[in-house]
Amino acid sequence: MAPPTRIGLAGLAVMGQNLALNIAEKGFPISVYNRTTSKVDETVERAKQEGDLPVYGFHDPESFIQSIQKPRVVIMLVKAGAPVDQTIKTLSAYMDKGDCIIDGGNEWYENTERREKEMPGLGLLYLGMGVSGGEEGARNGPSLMPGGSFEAYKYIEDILLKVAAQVPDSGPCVTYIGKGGSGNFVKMVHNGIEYGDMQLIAEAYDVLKSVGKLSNEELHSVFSEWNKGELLSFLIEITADIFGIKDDKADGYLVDKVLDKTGMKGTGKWTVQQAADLSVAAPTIAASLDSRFLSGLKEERVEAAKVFKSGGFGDILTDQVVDKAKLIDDVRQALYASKICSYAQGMNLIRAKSIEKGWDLKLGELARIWKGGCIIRAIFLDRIKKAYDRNPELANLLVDPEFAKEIIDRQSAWRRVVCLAINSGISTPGMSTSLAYFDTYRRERVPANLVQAQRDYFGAHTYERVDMDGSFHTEWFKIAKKLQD
Ligand code: 2AM
Repeated sequence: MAPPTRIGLAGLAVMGQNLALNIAEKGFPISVYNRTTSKVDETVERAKQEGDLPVYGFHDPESFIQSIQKPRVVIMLVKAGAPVDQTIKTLSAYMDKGDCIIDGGNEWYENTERREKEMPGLGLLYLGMGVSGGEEGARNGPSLMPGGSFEAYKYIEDILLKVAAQVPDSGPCVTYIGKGGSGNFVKMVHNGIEYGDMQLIAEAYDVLKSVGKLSNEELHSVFSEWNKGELLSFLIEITADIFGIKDDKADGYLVDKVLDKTGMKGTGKWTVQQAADLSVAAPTIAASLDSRFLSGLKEERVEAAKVFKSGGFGDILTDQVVDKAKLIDDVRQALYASKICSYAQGMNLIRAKSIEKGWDLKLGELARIWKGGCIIRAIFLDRIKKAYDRNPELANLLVDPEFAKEIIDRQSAWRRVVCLAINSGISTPGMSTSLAYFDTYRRERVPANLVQAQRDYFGAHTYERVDMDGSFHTEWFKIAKKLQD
């Protein structure tokens, strides 16, 4: 019989398979198990082909668990929700006191907290660990966001430090996030931020293509160029790649043949719901989610386009002659400035939850572990880390002196892009709402006085005054009536 393995992994879909191979490659013998056993054999075969990696396959849960050295650690990568509960039930039947289960899926953080509470009854420890980086990240180095039992984290820290993406100067992309469901929560907001980044990039593409009339070749070179500067990131890099790929089934470029409907799995929606629950404004992320909803109404949009076309309403409302080079430079700046707003919202959401739950999350550390491995990896995250290093209590990234200067330097270009888009009938909800977020946040006085006056008028909700303390109510209606009489 083979010596006990160091760790086990249950759930061998794409992420699970790749993470298991990554762990084995880093020198940790691993046992693998999957409900459908063909995936076990497939994984073992891949391990052989990819360099005889120490991956041991098991077709039944009992021998799988028994093959792992004690105290045992099992990472689960199964579908979130009920499958996780079922898998815990299956595996825990053979586990002993002090063993640990790690959920590596995109789980709703409250489910993790519920399970964590149930664990002492079973004598087990529990971690909810966000894993980001898709298939490639899982195989070669993801960003890992483990939260829950610190004792369990310490036990597998050596594995996680090696398995995570390694970034020169800032270390492995993993840190103990905090207690409870904090690992899942942080991963959820990471995904919300990812929605924002993708939407902002799509808007930049739309303005450049629809108003600037850039070809795919030009877009390819613009995004490749952008990827050498402040926007350097995984998402800009893959966007540049996409514009260079020809259709293999017909003439032209593949991107033009992809149906304009974006799918989603729920983490973006949860992020927006959490933002609302915590009264944190996250309009860029919300706009990204709304854009996905509207993209799904393809058939309705086709009909709506007909209605407006027959009324003489074209797709592009103005045929303005634009200076391409200037437009490209403006859009780059608008994208960057909007991105600052989007990250400011995500970070503030994490902080609000951390305060509510007493998690004591370190925002700068989160920026650090997102610098590699994950989908939002970007050079820009280094600036965020530095902003929180300078001031861990920073109220908003916008007022960090470096980000504030960057925004001031870019605001004219940002306004020009949003105005051009609006005048052209091209929607840029992410960029527009980011600008509105900035313009609201930076203003000492906003028109909320009127809204509060209206509330007091019709509902006696009272108001505060700028010039004296206390709570006031006015009989607005009676006074207005008198004035009319
Ligand atoms: P399967 O291959 O047997 O379907 C992603 O769907 C992963 O979650 C797969 O490994 C899948 O196993 C697993 N999975 C989904 N539902 C499950 C369940 N109820 N119990 C165990 N594993 C499940």
